[in-house]
Amino acid sequence: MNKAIEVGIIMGSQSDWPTMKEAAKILDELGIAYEAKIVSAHRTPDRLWTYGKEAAGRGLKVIIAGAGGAAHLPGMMASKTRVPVIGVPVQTKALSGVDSLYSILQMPKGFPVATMAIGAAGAANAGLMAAGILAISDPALAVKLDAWREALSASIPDEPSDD
Ligand code: RP5
Repeated sequence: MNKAIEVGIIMGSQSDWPTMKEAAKILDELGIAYEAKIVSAHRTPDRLWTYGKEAAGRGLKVIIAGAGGAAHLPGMMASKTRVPVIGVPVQTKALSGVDSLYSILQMPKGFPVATMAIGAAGAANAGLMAAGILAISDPALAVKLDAWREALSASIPDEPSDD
């Protein structure tokens, strides 16, 4: 039987996928079931509305939302659902993602978005943050996440090398 989808990865455009794939990779590594969808705040507002309205009822536990530029998707999604939203500022060419970061970060009181770093590292960390949230109530996942973190620490050499 397929595992129930617990995480929704949404993004404003196909062009965000190379970044958002980093979140998906982490979820794959940890065996977390997710879906990936293009949901644009500006180009497909009805899709955003429906996704937000149905998210909790469909059993989603975390939403990872990535967008660039006038990055309204994470904040609008947080306005529409109580499911925790983790925002990923996608790196833009014109303003290097600072525009995306500020668009996502400065939410008004009442509708939080957990905002990650700009770009690929932020997307990967969004996957890890989602895993940490799910691990609170999933002991098997907690064990896997601890092992993942330990493996990363063990991979860091004691000393720098010239190679
Ligand atoms: C945003 O506009 C998207 O999230 C994307 O980062 C940016 C550019 O989109 P495209 O013009 O590449 O489709 O809505």
